[in-house]
Amino acid sequence: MPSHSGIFTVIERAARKAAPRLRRDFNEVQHLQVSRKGPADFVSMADKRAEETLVDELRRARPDWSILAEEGGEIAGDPNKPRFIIDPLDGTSNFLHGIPHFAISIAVEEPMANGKREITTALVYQPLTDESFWAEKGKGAWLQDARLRVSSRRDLADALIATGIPFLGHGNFTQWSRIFGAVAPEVAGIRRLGSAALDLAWVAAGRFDGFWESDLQPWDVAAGMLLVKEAGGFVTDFRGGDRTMERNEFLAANDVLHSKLHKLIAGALR
Ligand code: 2AM
Ligand code: CA
Repeated sequence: MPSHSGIFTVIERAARKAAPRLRRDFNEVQHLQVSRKGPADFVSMADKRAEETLVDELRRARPDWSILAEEGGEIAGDPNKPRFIIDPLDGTSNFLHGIPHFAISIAVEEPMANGKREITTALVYQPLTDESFWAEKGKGAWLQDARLRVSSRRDLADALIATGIPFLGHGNFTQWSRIFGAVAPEVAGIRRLGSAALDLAWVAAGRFDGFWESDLQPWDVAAGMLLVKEAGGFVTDFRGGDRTMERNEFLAANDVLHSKLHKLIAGALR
């Protein structure tokens, strides 16, 4: 395993600091399910508390870096310095319903010599399983100290594919249905687990063979995209280009399945 960079140590420490409270709050949610008001307000508090812990820790370590966070939006810092992109609780709906599938996602985005910005460090941390999916640019993707590779399956017929389904007030259901109609009959199965950060981490880990979703936010995907790339996979928009964020389309898989999925999607959207 390569040695961790200083900045990785910072983001992992922040995630591990926020995790115990999230675990306790998750256990609490399971008791609240029976109350009529339901746990929605409680979960939104848990979400905010986790974000506060992360922001405190990250600001303490790097006071002049900006932070883009799901709850609090942009906290301005030195524009020439890197930026943290954080999601304190990806999979909020799962958390709210007592379903044990959610994660903390933290990415570091750095300004490059060419004026562009690039994700260089990524962590998707699953508090309930204590699994730390992490990557640093050029150093590979890892689960704890085990190297990750995207799956080596080549046939759609063997592939298990993750997606996100548009929901109340979000996304383009017509487009999603067209893609689903083209992909589902060709593959071994489709899963909708409700955390885009974990979906991408699991593509990096070879648990899923591919993933597509649209209408995501930067904090949902910033860390997961670097994980997939460092695990040897591809992440593109639905046209196969690199404008994922601008077009808000994400298609991830190993090289062979990526090109097969891309063909199916292109056909469906024609
Ligand atoms: P969140 O849990 O941080 O909100 C999966 O489709 C992605 O969409 C997740 O990463 C999730 O991030 C986001 N999302 C927001 N609201 C959702 C909902 N009601 N159901 C499923 N996903 C939702
Ligand atoms: Ca999210």
